[in-house]
Amino acid sequence: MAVPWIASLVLLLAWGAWGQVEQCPGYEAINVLEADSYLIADLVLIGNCSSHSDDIENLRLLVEYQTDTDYQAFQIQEHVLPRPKSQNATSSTSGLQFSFTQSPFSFTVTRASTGDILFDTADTPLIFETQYVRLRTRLPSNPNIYGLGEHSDDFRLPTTKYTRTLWNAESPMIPARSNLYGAHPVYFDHRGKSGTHGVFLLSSNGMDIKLDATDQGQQYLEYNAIGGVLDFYFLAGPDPADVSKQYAEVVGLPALVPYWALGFHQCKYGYKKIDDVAQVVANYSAAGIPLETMWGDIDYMDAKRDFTTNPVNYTLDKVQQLVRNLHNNGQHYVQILDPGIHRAGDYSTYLRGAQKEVFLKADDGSFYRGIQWPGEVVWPDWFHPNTQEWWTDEIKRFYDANSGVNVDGLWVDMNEASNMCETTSCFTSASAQTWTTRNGIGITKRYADPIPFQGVPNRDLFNPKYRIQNHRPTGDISANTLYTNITNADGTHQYDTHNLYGTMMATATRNALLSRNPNLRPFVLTRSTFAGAGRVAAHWFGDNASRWDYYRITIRQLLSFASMHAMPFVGSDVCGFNERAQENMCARWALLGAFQPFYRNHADTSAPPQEFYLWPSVTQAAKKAIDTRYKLLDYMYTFLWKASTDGTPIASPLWFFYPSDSNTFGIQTQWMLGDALLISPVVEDDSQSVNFYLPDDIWYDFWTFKQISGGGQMHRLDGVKWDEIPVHIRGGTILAMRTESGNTTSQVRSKNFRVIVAPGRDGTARGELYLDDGVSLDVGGNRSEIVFSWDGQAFTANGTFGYETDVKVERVVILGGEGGEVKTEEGPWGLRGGFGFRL
Ligand SMILES: *[C@@H]1O[C@H](CO)[C@@H](O)[C@H](O)[C@H]1NC(C)=O
Ligand SMILES: *[C@@H]1O[C@H](CO)[C@@H](O)[C@H](O)[C@H]1NC(C)=O
Ligand SMILES: *[C@@H]1O[C@H](CO)[C@@H](O)[C@H](O)[C@H]1NC(C)=O
Ligand SMILES: *[C@@H]1O[C@H](CO)[C@@H](O)[C@H](O)[C@H]1NC(C)=O
Ligand SMILES: *[C@@H]1O[C@H](CO)[C@@H](O)[C@H](O)[C@H]1NC(C)=O
Ligand SMILES: *[C@@H]1O[C@H](CO)[C@@H](O)[C@H](O)[C@H]1NC(C)=O
Ligand SMILES: *[C@@H]1O[C@H](CO)[C@@H](O)[C@H](O)[C@H]1NC(C)=O
Ligand SMILES: *[C@@H]1O[C@H](CO)[C@@H](O)[C@H](O)[C@H]1NC(C)=O
Ligand SMILES: CC(=O)N[C@H]1CO[C@H](CO)[C@@H](O)[C@@H]1O
Repeated sequence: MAVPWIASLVLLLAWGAWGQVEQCPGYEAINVLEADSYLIADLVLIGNCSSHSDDIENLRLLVEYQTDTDYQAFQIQEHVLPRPKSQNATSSTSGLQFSFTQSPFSFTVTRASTGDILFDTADTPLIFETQYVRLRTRLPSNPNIYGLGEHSDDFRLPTTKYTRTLWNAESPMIPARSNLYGAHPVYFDHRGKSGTHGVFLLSSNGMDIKLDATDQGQQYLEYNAIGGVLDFYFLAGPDPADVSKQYAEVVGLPALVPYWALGFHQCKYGYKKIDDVAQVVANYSAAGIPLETMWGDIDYMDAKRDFTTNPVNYTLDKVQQLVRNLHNNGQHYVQILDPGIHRAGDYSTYLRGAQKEVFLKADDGSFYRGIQWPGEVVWPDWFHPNTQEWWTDEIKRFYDANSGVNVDGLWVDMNEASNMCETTSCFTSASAQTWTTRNGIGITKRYADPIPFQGVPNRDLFNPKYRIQNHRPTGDISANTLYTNITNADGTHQYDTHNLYGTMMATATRNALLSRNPNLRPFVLTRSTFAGAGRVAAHWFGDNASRWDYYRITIRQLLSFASMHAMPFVGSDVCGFNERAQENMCARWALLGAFQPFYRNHADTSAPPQEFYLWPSVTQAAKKAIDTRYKLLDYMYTFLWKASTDGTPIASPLWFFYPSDSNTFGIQTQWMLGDALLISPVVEDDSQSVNFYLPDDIWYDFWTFKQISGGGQMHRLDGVKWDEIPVHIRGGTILAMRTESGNTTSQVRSKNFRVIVAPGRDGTARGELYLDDGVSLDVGGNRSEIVFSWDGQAFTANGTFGYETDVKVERVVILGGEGGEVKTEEGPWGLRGGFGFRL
């Protein structure tokens, strides 16, 4: 497939007394070479700037409508984030036009069809120093800018005095206006009728992205990075979902999760004994609330060490018994792993890693040490050639299906990486020497062979002069994480690769699970993410609190990740992680979470228990929520599959469907789940009323099938009970639902379907259903991709039917008859081939 929408601008280092930013004169473009599919020029510094670090005097400008590159400045390793392959698009087919001014150098990117200028750097000269890179683009007035996760701020980003810092950090209580666990340097710029585009800066370097206006009122977005290259991808859209798809093609399509991952999950830090866990499972069953997956937080470990079980409270045989019981009931089990490896002579995981030298090293060649749950720890260097082998081996040993803990998936936490060492020196070099000598692990050389891309030499990798606004105490980039001056095994530095750490751990974990079970789709949940992390893992929104504010925030987090960061399988800690969950809030959250892709109740050890069965009203809400979710599992699964094939978002804001309706641009308390369902939860504290917006279209109440004219206005519902959540079906869609729910997702898979047709204004409707075995990594031809359509009189089911199933469509229900009644055509029809009928 051609990718005419990618225009990658790579500003790269060819080779190369602090001043004031205001005096920086910028660069001049010379030696311009232009061809059909690319443009190359040299950029030479016009006059000294040196605002925060040394100027790089000569840059290389490469505009590719495609090509490969090889330059020396730090660039993300190809194996960490594979770039899209050359597509030979030309400037004339790209839909975007690049043009530039020679001196001082600036450039614009224009949408060819409309002449709309999407990116324009003319207002301020480019600054390109060894440790400070600044580039500013104009924005339209009152711009609609979204993305730039991970954050807990408004979905439509504030446009004045707003800074998004991208520097992965452990972030309890997900503080506002702060860098959180993940870095996704992509924004969507929505311009109503004239289209949507995206801009992705492929850089893992720490940066502040500022949204503001000049004194004259000119809006702008400004990158302030502490290194790297300016490798831009302009995503032309023009439909909002096109931008989502184009972005997913650049960073990689998200992995499809196994079907069971869509079930309801329960977790808590603070299940002190395995018996507590067994009780929770039994109590869910007794309450009649379907529990699909039980999770093990660090409680299961011995002294909080990975790959161990607590010899008293979580003996291996009892954990194995629990897992067997879960599996016998069609349920699942997932455990947590942390990257901090306890540095102790009696800990074999550490000793095997040390033998293979897989840990990051300090400048004296000893293993770099910090503090994490087990105490003194070392951290894997995911760039070391032995690390994957060691990690896979540890996972295969401990999670051996017969002799170990037979988990169904893994959860990687604290992987920003979080370091509890508060000061710059928790350890002295001397104690390192003593310890390593005593245990016979010598100090070994660092891997510092020069390789391409390792970064410009002679930088201050510990205290760069430009300080990004890291929210951690002290604000230093090394605060509560790994020292940024550490050299990775491939010669690069944490300074440049910090934001990749969590995703690399998730990747290594996925690879290990694949090695353990080559034919099964792995399930990995990660806290820390970088652009493209959806290729390997799911994500939850981190350590929020049990408060209504956080319940509301989950909606914007969902919208950002699912529609703009190519990470469809996301969700919050349902009922909140920190603090005491209140009954009404937990009931509402049980419903809200059921309509988000990843659905897990999780709480901190310091928080009181909050399992759904603990309150009658929450039990009732959860049963109804799960019952409905499970009937919709295949609808959700179909959208997860679509996301994995072309990046179509599973959840999106209303403006993705009504891009010209400016009333929708700021909505962040409602979301579209797939293309058919609009979820409009009660969002006010303790309220039973909800005000929600319905665009000018035909809608149907999901619960009553009553037709509603949206009218492009606010609607109000009062008396929304604690087990109710407003949901509407968008006219023009067809939805396949199971006729019944089940206690587990595998029970659901044997139920028949009922197909709901919701005609749009023109009387027609369309929908899809994807079926496969739900677990195989490669299902080959054993899958069905069914398209349902309704033309006003005739219904057809067509497509491919490679998945063998005895499940049938029992009936087709057509909404919106005159007077609002519903027509039902009784089947059954098998799902082994196409079928249809005419009314
Ligand atoms: C920048 O300053 C250095 C000495 O500080 C001088 O050698 C160099 O020519 C100057 N470069 C420009 C482009 O003015
Ligand atoms: C792009 O062009 C090169 C050189 O003409 C050719 O070898 C390559 O196959 C083309 N790639 C695609 C994807 O068309
Ligand atoms: C499970 O339910 C029993 C009986 O209601 C109760 O005593 C126990 O505390 C519950 N255990 C957990 C872990 O929720
Ligand atoms: C489902 O769970 C309920 C309540 O726990 C139980 O009564 C019922 O027998 C279960 N159904 C199946 C098919 O397992
Ligand atoms: C087992 O759990 C109890 C609390 O239930 C705790 O006091 C004890 O330290 C734990 N034992 C071990 C070996 O972790
Ligand atoms: C990093 O910088 C700190 C502070 O200057 C220093 O103590 C440490 O040895 C350096 N580490 C490496 C790996 O260079
Ligand atoms: C599809 O299913 C058939 C029959 O079960 C099996 O023989 C075949 O290996 C499957 N193909 C793939 C690619 O899994
Ligand atoms: C399915 O599609 C094929 C080809 O487009 C068409 O010939 C056939 O009539 C369709 N079947 C139904 C049931 O719509
Ligand atoms: C997103 C948000 O509101 N975060 C707040 C959570 O609570 C902490 C502590 O009360 C605040 O610092 C955050 O700003």
